[in-house]
Amino acid sequence: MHERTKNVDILKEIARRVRIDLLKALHRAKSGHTGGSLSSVEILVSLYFSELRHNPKNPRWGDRDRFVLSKGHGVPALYSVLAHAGYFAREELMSLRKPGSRLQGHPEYDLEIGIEATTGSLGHGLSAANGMALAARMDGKDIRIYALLSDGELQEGASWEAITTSSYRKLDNLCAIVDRNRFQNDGAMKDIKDIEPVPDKWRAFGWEVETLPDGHDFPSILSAFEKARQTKGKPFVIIANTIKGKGVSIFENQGKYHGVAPTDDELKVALNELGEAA
Ligand SMILES: Cc1ncc(C[n+]2csc(CCOP(=O)(O)OP(=O)(O)O)c2C)c(N)n1
Repeated sequence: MHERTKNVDILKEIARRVRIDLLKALHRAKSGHTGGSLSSVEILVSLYFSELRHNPKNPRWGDRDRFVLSKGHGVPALYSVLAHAGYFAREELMSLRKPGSRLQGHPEYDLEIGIEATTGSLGHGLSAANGMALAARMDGKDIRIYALLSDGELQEGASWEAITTSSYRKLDNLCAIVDRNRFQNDGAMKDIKDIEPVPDKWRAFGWEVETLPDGHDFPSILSAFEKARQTKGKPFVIIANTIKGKGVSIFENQGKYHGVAPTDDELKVALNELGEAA
């Protein structure tokens, strides 16, 4: 099994390097989703370096925990985390979005590189995770399923069908995380279609809810995962308040950087801020 740590300094350093590599990959690809990749980094690093039972050297291990990236467009962050965890060489990140690459702009099911589900069409990942959680229960497996949703996905009816199924089936082996960065494609969610009150809605749908004021704070993320593991009889959701574009001042809370890659100049600024020379 992959070694796990709760050492915050180690996790922060991994997050810094994950950001550097995902930005270099996006820059090389000249397209892709910058803002929503950066907002998920601490959540994904916490999952793959502290929470999940998994083995990058044996990616088909039957008793591994499963992770579904429902917000598939944020996959540059997941690829970077998977590379750092040892699923494939970091150099492969530079093939992002190239023809023939295993690392497409939205993830395709490929256990060899640690991708558990094809996603990108928003609103479907939690249904896939529900299926995995039900299958694990039917097989009598003591494994956990995690799904990362965007807040934009909560504007979609299909998400609420899945949210209903999880609690109806009492899937306490399931933990959802919402990357609550408050932006969607074309701007701030409150200006397009507000979805508040988010925690109350999940609670009303039968979930145990934990809201994190700072979804980039490792100790809070880790303790929420701990609570999730201890919760019995219902599924658990972590509403993580995050910053779109987190980690690079020129990208933070700028709707414009939802779906564009860093330019040459922007990459220089980013690498400088992240403590790496261009
Ligand atoms: C079903 C579906 N409709 C539209 C899109 C196009 N799309 C890509 S990202 C996105 C929304 C981005 O906002 P959010 O989902 O909150 O993601 P984040 O801010 O975390 O990047 C949309 C509408 C899609 N991928 N799937």
